[in-house]
Amino acid sequence: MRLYFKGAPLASVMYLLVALTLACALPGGAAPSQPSSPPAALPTSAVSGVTPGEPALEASPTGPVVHILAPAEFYGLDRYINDTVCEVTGAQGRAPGGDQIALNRFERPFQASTMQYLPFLDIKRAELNHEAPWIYIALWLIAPPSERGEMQPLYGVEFDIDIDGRGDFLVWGNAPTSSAWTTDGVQVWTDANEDVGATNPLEPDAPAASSGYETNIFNAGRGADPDGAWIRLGAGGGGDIQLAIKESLLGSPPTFMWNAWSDAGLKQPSWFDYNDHFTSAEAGSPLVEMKDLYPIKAIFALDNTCREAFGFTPGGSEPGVCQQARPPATGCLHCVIFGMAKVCTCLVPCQAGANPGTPCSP
Ligand SMILES: [Ca+2]
Ligand SMILES: [Ca+2]
Ligand SMILES: [Ca+2]
Ligand SMILES: [Ca+2]
Repeated sequence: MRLYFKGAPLASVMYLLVALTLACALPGGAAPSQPSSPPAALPTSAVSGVTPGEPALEASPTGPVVHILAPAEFYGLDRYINDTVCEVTGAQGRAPGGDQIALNRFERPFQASTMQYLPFLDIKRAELNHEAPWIYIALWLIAPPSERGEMQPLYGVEFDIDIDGRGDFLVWGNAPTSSAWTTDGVQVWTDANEDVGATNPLEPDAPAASSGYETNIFNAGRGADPDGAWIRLGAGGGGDIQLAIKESLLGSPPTFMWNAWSDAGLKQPSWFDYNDHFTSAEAGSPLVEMKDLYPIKAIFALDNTCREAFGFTPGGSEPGVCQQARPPATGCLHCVIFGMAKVCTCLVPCQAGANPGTPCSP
């Protein structure tokens, strides 16, 4: 579903003013390659859009990270994934289902061996919203990340760009502590030699010698684009965790598959897929029905989801695809007033003047 804005929110006007200020400071609107004095780091709350597509200032390896374009608020929804939760069975130290190591699908928001439930890792829903140049991801958890105690979970998303089952990008970040967008603690990994998944993508190959995601292309604002990936606590009821990824960082793919991750246990991009690194006997199981494997052992304190399509309607045979009902692609579903703006939720942009029930396409 997608949202259509009939009016400019105040925040957009503020961003425009900041953008104009930045544009005036840069001769010809272009980023100087040799600034006469070191650029000052902009506070996160003050950064915003200069001309889309304009090259970002290159951050020096040691100097402050200079941001040009920060993500904004978002209200839309293109695709979502509902995940198994252990809210009821967690106290019994088991998952009710949803864990299939043969598909690299894990439902393990538990400590190893003790099976202590970790609800701040338990993903219940993931949403994706595309508003160029950003791909926004919202994650809903059973408990907020503030309940993580001493643990240091990562929250993120994996992208399979060519839909061959091998993940191509892993974007994840440390649990955020505020609802301000930050690149702090956010990492983006890619797989230069295309061996994520080893011989059989998503299926077990342990023990495999694959290098998984071996290449880091973004680390807390360090990378070719200092604005590549961001994280924050969900704002305004929009999930517990939100991420924003510049689509250009992924090569601006028109179609892809994606799935969500939480991980406070292994946190090893080079071990993807995890079922290629550990056998099922080493990994254990959160399912009491699996008497020979229960409880979880080497693969612990993490959760992931099935994969959902973006940019196309999946046929059902895509590797890792979610087997879930998808809403019909007709009709405006619902409209909400946000200040001066009326926002309608739709699978394609609602036309101007749309009301609930108005056909989405003119
Ligand atoms: Ca879950
Ligand atoms: Ca792939
Ligand atoms: Ca494999
Ligand atoms: Ca690799």
